[in-house]
Amino acid sequence: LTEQARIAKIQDAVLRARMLREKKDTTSHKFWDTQPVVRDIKDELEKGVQALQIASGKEGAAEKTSGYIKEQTVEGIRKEPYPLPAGFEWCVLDVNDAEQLDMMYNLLNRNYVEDDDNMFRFDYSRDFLKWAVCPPGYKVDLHLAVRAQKTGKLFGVITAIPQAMMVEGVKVEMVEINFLCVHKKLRSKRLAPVLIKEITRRVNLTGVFSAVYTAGVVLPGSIGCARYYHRSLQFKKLVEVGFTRVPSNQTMATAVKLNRVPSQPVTNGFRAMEERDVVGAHKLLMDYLANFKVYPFLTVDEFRHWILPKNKVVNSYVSTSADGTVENMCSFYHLPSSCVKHPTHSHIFAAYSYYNVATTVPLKQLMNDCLGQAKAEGQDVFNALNVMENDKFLHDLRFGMGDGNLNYYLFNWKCPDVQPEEIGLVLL
Ligand code: MYA
Repeated sequence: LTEQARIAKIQDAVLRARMLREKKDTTSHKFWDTQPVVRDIKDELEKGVQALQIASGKEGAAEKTSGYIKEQTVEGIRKEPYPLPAGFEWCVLDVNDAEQLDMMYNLLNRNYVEDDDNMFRFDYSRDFLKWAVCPPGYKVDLHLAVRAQKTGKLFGVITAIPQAMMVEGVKVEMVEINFLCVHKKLRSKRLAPVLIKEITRRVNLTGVFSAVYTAGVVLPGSIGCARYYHRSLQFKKLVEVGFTRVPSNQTMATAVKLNRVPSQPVTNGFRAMEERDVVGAHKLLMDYLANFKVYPFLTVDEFRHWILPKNKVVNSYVSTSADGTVENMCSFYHLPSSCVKHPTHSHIFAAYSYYNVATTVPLKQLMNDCLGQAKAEGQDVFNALNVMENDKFLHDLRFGMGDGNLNYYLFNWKCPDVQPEEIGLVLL
């Protein structure tokens, strides 16, 4: 480090530590305070001390910003499942069995994530769930659930799937955690920590000690925070269900007009991605993701699983040069929400921006074509996070800022805070 860089680092670390102290974040987390995740003030102070050591040239003071928070071995992992309250037992969900898939679908459909006003609830389709939890190398043992011993009824679920991650240039074997859900009747009884501890134990037994996940709630361990933006495709319906409003300076008719999208793509040769594009599109995406601090290390098989179109689950498009080289790609996944209280509209159909790379056309143009496709696919709204380079098109393509944040978390892996535009990861 140059002298100047050293000084800058110290100033930065000290400033961050002071800011956090002044915020007086004294929230205590009975469960999370026991887990290997970065804990704000203490870790910031530690970083400050490290920076000071580096600056003063102290021996062995190489800054350690990556690595496990807690070193573990498979041998040291508890062999027995964690105990559950009386009357409940662990089970796993084989989502390739229609009945078990139904059980998972029904638990989530009735009890999963809702907006703050409880108007909408995620309604992941059965096909989507199968796709989301069965990538190459998945393990049924990590599709974990809690059921009533007598009736077999599901009361909780959590899933882990394998995914190597690149974190600040270091490849780390991890799992992605998703679909943590506790039945509404069993809320606030500390079942979630048991589900988390048991999935951790099972993952650890496979020799993996770190995880990545996102959540709307703020918890210890956050490495970054992104925001959702929404682009109306069926403006009138979105107003009817209370998802959006007619801006005070517009009429319904002008708002509908302003939210039009191209019925035909503008990008030359824009078409649905096919198997023949997979190797080229994989390379295009991985070269692009290397620009970010946190992103998934996808193999060709994983890329094929996640990106090739699947009806009503994921859509992806490419354009190629004359020799078939993939030059541009864009994609979205389908995640409808149930309209919990609406008398006539049962769902909002939402497309979520996934992975997009533009090399020969502006990203804005590619995404405008993508909006057109989403509308043609029957979507009412197109959602995107302000991650990667999405900021380049959000404003001009008339996305409005949502009211929810999405926090990114790492479990048992050190990582300095990242800005949304440094994040190259979209979780489902
Ligand atoms: S995010 C989606 C989460 N699901 C929902 O929001 C669906 C609707 N809500 C529910 O089903 C329940 O409210 C849940 C909590 C299940 C969320 N992530 O049992 P409790 C902490 C982590 O009394 P309940 C997703 O799926 C809370 O701070 N922790 O509470 C990613 C408190 O701890 P502490 C959460 O409301 C999930 C404790 O739980 C979350 O009945 C990543 C209270 O437990 C949350 N979203 O149930 C999971 N919400 O006292 C972590 C609350 O300390 C994975 N809590 O503050 C970690 C890595 C594991 C693998 C590691 C391998 C190496």
